[in-house]
Amino acid sequence: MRDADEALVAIDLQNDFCPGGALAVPAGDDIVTPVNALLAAFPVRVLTQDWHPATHTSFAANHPGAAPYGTVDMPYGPQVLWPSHCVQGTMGADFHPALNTDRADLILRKGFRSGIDSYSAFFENDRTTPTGLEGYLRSRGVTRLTLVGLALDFCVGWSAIDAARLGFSVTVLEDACRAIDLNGSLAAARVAMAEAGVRLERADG
Ligand code: VGL
Ligand code: ZN
Repeated sequence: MRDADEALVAIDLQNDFCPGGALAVPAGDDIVTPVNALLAAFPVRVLTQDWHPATHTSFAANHPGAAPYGTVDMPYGPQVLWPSHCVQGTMGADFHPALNTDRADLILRKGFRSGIDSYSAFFENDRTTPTGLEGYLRSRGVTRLTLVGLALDFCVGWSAIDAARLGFSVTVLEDACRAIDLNGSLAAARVAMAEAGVRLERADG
């Protein structure tokens, strides 16, 4: 068992990010087994769930004439347009059926406001609106975070960088993540995480 101040945060292990889903991350389902093993080893365990209304501004379908994977300028900055995914209450938004959700202490939903996306589990994409996760972790005495999940170059990476910025000690277990890799996003995320002081390690040693 890890020490009492260590939390596992498993990001967005949902059907739409797994093969067959609306925004499938290649081999996204491969990490369910290692993440289940990690859930058993940490004293504090958080799952996040991407949770969008059908009207969400990150969906290409809500921008007439726009195609998925393009970019639009939002009041809070550039936003990638995605296929509609993780719509509240749909099967695509459910966790992967083999994920051991019973072990979670907290399930944190994000991206639920139609006008703003939230890649990070800590702040929405305006980089200032908090999700509440920082307060939860601090009030449980957590100082060290281990992050895993989907996708390494979006929601895991942004969460890791925000956590480091907030002063947590942050490790990302790369082999318990999978990436989208859109236009060099994976290489960029690795650089940004390293610059933020995030440790990139492997669960399998
Ligand atoms: C994610 C794109 C859009 C993720 C969520 O979980 O990495 N990526 N929404
Ligand atoms: Zn999303």
